[in-house]
Amino acid sequence: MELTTNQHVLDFVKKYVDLMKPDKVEWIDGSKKQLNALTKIAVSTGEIYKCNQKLLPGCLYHRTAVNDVARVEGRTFICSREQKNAGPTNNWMDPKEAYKKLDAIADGCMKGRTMYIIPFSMGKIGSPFAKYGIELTDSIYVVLNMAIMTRVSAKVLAKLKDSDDFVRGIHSKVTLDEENRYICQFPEDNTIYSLNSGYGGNVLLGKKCFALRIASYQGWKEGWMAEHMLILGVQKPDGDIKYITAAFPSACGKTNLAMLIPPETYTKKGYKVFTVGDDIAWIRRGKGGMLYAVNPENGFFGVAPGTNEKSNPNALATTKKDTIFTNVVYIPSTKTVWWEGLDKNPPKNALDWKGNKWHGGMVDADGKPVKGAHPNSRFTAPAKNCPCLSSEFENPKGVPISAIIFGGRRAKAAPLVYEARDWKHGVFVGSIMASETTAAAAGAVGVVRHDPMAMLPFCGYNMADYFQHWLDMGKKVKNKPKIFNVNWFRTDDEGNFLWPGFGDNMRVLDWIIQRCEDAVDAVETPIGYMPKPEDINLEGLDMSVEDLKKILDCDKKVWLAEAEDIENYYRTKFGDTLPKELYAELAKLKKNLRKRSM
Ligand code: OXD
Ligand code: MN
Repeated sequence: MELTTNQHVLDFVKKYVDLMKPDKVEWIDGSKKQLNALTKIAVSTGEIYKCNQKLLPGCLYHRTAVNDVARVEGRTFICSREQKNAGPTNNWMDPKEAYKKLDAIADGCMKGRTMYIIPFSMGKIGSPFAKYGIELTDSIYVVLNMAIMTRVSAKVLAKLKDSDDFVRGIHSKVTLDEENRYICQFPEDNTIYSLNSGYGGNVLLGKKCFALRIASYQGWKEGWMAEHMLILGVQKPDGDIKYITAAFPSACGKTNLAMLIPPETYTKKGYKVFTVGDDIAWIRRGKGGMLYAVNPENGFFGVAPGTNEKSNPNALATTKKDTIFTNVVYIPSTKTVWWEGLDKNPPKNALDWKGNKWHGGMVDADGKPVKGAHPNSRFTAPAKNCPCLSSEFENPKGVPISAIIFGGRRAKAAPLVYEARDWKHGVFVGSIMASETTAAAAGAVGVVRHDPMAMLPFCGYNMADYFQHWLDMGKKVKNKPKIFNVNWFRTDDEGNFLWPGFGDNMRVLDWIIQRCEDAVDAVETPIGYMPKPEDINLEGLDMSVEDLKKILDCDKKVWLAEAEDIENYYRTKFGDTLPKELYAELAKLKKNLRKRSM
């Protein structure tokens, strides 16, 4: 039964029903009853396995196709009317051409299938931050994941009334043909069109496609920001909570930082960390001349491998019920799951992410270890399961931000932490972010690439305009957050990490918060303000101040080369379109490097 009389919604649905020709159409109201009935169907077809309901109540297991395990940046397009609005960092397709191409692929693709119509909200329904969407899909897996990651409800349609202001999401698995896989965003039409994939980031259209690509464009037009950032709150012993957002590229530890458990030296004093979000922040101006952030999602789509009792006990606890596991190891005898880095007891009789027989310690014909879980295997878990979820998670006004952190995965160059001199310099620091690629996207892993503000794959418009938008936001905000850069991933010459990371990152957050409160001094260096080594709390850590100095250095030679690389990146990618303020910041960096000793 149709859940709305909104003509724009009905026209949209009809257009794609006529094109895709499903046998059946089902409106999703988000009720437990309906989701359970759909789960039953998916279990009966083998699309989904039910996990052990005693050990993992409400949990499900799914495998994607072997050729469909990550976001496909090469097949992701921004289809703005003018190519210049997609900019130099996005793939572009003319929207007319794109619709024609995709409509041809989609013609009749749902014959013999059901089309599910999912009304969803990004952000709390009715909040000033909230934006609504309708996703059409032929995948029950998508329906069930969307019901965790977003607010799926008939209430969305009620709130929408007869408005046209919703994002149109069209998805079909078609035949999962890689050659005809397209993830197209049409920012000027509020439309997303995704074909031939069943992998999360490509098909849960509320997430990357809407909450980042479309929303970043909306934010540009409407004066707010959509960022690839976690949001956390640090509660100090006096009860005051400082909120921090942090942008890191995919699979660089956002979920771990967002759910951090502080080391004992902090917990015994009463410090606590609360999670507001682990991947996306929508940021608006608010009371007191500050920036406020909400997490528009309702769940976590986290990377499973490496998640364990030590690295992220909160994430692990979050996955113990009502969670969907994708592409991890499945153990048929116990109907439970496993992944590399979960514990030291890999199963003896299991199925790997491809469904093949697998056991711990398995090697291939060349003696190389065979992984059981895909490196980009995931858990989709409800936010409300998270033991450290912030009480402000549902606050419709968001949380006030004291600090913004940028960070990448860099074996060399970037020090453990430094602070930008001011907002403009901070925008420069974000714009020069570079990081080693990870398994979250298809393609080579471990290659350093420029990834400004961790938004390279997610900015829905021209990145030069995006930089300008950042600069402009700074001009409008009186009490701006301070901006920092961190790098947890420095290594020695043998490739060993020099910083323990995980919970111990609290020691760096502590310094950041003290800087925000003007409670600690810093050393001015050519790249920004750095901590005095003695101001990073090392209590309880097997690390000397001398060791710390090694990751708080900024080698002049390395940074001169870095500056050359930035210049080259700026000039070849953006040329004259890059805001002049950023060229000026680069010139300042070069001058500082020439002038000052490090
Ligand atoms: C994600 C990603 O899934 O960034 O969050 O790829
Ligand atoms: Mn992400």
